Amino acid sequence: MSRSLFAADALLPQGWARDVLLAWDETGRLIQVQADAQAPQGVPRSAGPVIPGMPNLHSHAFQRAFAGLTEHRAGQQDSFWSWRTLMYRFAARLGPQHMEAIATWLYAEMLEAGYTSVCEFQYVHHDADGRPYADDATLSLALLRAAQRTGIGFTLLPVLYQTSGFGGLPPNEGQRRFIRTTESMLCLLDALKPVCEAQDARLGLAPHSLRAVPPAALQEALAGLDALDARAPIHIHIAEQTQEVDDCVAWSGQRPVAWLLDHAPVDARWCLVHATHMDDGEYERAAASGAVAGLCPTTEANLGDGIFDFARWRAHGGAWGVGSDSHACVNAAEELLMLEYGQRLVTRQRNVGADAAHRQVATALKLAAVQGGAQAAGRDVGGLAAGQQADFVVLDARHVALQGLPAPEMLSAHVFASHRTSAIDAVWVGGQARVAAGRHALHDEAAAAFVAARRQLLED
Ligand code: NGQ
Ligand code: ZN
Repeated sequence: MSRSLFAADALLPQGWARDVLLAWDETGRLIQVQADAQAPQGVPRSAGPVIPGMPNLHSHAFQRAFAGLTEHRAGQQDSFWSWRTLMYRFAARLGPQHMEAIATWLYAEMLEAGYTSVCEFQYVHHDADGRPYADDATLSLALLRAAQRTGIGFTLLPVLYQTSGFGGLPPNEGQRRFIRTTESMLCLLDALKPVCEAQDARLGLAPHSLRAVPPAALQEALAGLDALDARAPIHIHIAEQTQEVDDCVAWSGQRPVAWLLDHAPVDARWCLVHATHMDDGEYERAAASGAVAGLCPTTEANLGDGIFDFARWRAHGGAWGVGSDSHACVNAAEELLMLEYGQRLVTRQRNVGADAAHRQVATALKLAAVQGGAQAAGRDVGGLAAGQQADFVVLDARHVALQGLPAPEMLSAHVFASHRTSAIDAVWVGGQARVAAGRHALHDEAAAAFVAARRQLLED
């Protein structure tokens, strides 16, 4: 099998290049990315422009089967919190087979939609009654199998969850499957480490939020993680809802991002998921910490979170990436679209995501999100450069929305003027073709198993 591809147009970290020869080694790592190359004999040619695969930096896989089920008014005023109550009810029924079937379909969908790796923020740990499974890692292992089967790159972030609110409020009924001691979390990480290594997945840790993890536990867990892997990624939900900002201020006198920056060694290992509500000082300090802002534009819209001040974050040089979180939408291009449109609506300007290096918004957003996503994933998935994984997407140059356009406009049309997934021809992960002619090999089989699992969950 050829471990190379020739692309008439490819999006490299510096920008668009012509006549690019990509070559990778047997482990799937790029060893050559050469622009203005001659097409060597026998090297396959891509059917369209090649763009880097997008790392999805935030996923709760099981929620894919719940998407679409809360789009009706249930109370006087529905909110993130009323959604969460329903989501807990759904999570209460989930078994290991459901988890695997849902995640297998979800990861196949992700691949078809331009994501080549995913960070799984995994917090349903225990059996329905709240007791640990005989094998405590059961549900994490189901996710690892789904990743392996579909071929998506994987970062597993087991979640520490202990309290229902600031100040050590005891967990509620709906949270019983999530709860574990810090010690048992460290045991879980120990158990998962060899499994992750065997399939080239990265293992990190996710303290769920400051609402769910008291300060002493946070410290202890971080120390334990460091002992296991001092460079492992750390993700946390931080300031998604104004209610949690208010509660944090009432508890500590500080807003959550400010509190975290003062009490934890936040640096480039960290991903601050939904850092939506920050004041000016928090934007500046959080960006300077080197942490990645984990933006989930379609979920944040779906849940009524509020809008991140993207221009301010970038003015401070902040890193960022995107995640599909609750999976109301599973589409890398659509997250960029939603991000840009949210900013346009608020600022009443256009092309907010463009930057000095790249005037094309889609190009600028894609490159930045790949870089930030790779940092959050803790894996070498930062784009088309030697030393990085050969994770890439071939746009469908024959799609009506793209046909005949210059390559940068093809990417713009893919993001802003197409049905997005349908304008993708092929997706490669670690040098292996996982999607061809827009389809993952497991598409039909995984879809059927997903539908069956969801039906069962809704019947019980
Ligand atoms: C989650 N989802 O962990 O699934 C959360 C809801 C919470 C989002 N934050 C639960 N979008 O934050 O307590
Ligand atoms: Zn989340």
